[in-house]
Amino acid sequence: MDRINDRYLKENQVAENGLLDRRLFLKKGLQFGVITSLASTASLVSAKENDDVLKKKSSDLTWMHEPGMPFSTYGQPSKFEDNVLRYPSVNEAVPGNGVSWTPLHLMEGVITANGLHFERHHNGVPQINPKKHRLLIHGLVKKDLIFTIDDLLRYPMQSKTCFIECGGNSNAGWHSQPSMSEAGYFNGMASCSEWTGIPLSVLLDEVGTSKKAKWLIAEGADAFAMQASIPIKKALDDAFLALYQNGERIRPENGYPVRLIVPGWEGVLNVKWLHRLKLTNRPVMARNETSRYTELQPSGKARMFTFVMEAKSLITSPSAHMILKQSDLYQITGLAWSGRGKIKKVEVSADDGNSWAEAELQEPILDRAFTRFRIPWHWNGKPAVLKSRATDETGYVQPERKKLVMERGRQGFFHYNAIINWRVDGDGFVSHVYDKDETKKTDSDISIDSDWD
Ligand SMILES: Nc1nc2c(c(=O)[nH]1)N[C@H]1C(S)=C(S)[C@@H](COP(=O)(O)O)O[C@H]1N2
Ligand SMILES: [Mo]
Repeated sequence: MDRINDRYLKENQVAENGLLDRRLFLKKGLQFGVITSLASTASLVSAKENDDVLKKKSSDLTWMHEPGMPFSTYGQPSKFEDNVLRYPSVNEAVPGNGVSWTPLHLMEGVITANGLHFERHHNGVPQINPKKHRLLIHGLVKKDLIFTIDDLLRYPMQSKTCFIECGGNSNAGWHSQPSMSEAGYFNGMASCSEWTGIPLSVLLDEVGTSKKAKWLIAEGADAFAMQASIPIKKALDDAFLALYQNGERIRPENGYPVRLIVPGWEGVLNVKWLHRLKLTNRPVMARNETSRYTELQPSGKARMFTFVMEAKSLITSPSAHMILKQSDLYQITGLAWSGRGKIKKVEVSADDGNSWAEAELQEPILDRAFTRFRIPWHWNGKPAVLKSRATDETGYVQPERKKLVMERGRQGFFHYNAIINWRVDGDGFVSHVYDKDETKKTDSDISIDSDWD
């Protein structure tokens, strides 16, 4: 028996295959009486059981009968949430080179908990003693300056909530077969935090940049001594040195004691463990600017210095590996972001892209930050394909996979931001699929399994 009234569905449907008015839950709550409950009937506790719980009769509920745990100096997640973990993938020959993905499919809201921020290291996490760390600014400047961490901590600070996304995020999308991983373990080389620190423009003003300076070469104090070239214009615009992440000092794996934040641009530019900024008139042409991040296009020309992370979205629930228990009312939810500014709208389709409805965007909608979207959906128990499509404030629309592959060819490795399809089969099992009419076997895969960038 379908527990949802037909008339209710008709009145509220905004696109085919059960997509409902995005404001439904906000305006009208769950409308008990029209729908019995959002929870599955099996999980509903009987009135009698409820009574027992309240009377503390259940001997199972030990926590209601004895004092709880003492206070703690640093809190940890509940032991019942021990599956909410980053997923590491490392190069066995060089264990310090690899990534760990953020479990986006197991999270809510828009902020990434510090212990779950994705990681990308080329040679491990240095254990930096802040007392011994120095930041040198030199090159095309009026005077070189060296800062200690204590010096940096004296500057007036600002906070910005923004995402960091690796340019190689979602690169399994370039494969000829869809990734079989959970949503986060395929797209979670992206995380969003409130970063606090010092605008780079303030420090560049201190050293006095020469007019000839066009680039800023940033270098990390890790054993890889990673370098990245950043155009001076961006450095002066909104780049900053972060010392804090979501209110506490940056975690070692995310760049302690100080990292660069280059809002909306490729993750690789956000140099961690920052110890040197050199002003120059040309890029340094580091490994990550030449042997990586240079992509041959179908025209025969290569793309280089493709800094901006274009608009992208994905549905985090329901998503790959989840199971919908029965035909019922569900909330489709996911994340959208753009390296060019704010997200303007996110559309969702439940019929494989034939019809679309606008999802509700959760406030506040911030510049270059994760934006949460939600829309109610009635699943009728039949196979369905769910998609989300983001548009940012510049009017840029997230492309279909076919269009992206056609434009960028088969040498693409970075900047995969195509629309992602989740197929719900008749048993409610969700998996990642490409569009029906896409060629399957003809394309050869580029080998990307042991490299992430
Ligand atoms: N010093 C240094 N900075 C670095 C890296 C590195 O290996 N060393 N990796 C870069 C890459 S490729 C990415 S995507 C981001 C990842 O930042 P996170 O580990 O805090 O998520 O850091 C960048 N900064
Ligand atoms: Mo990266």
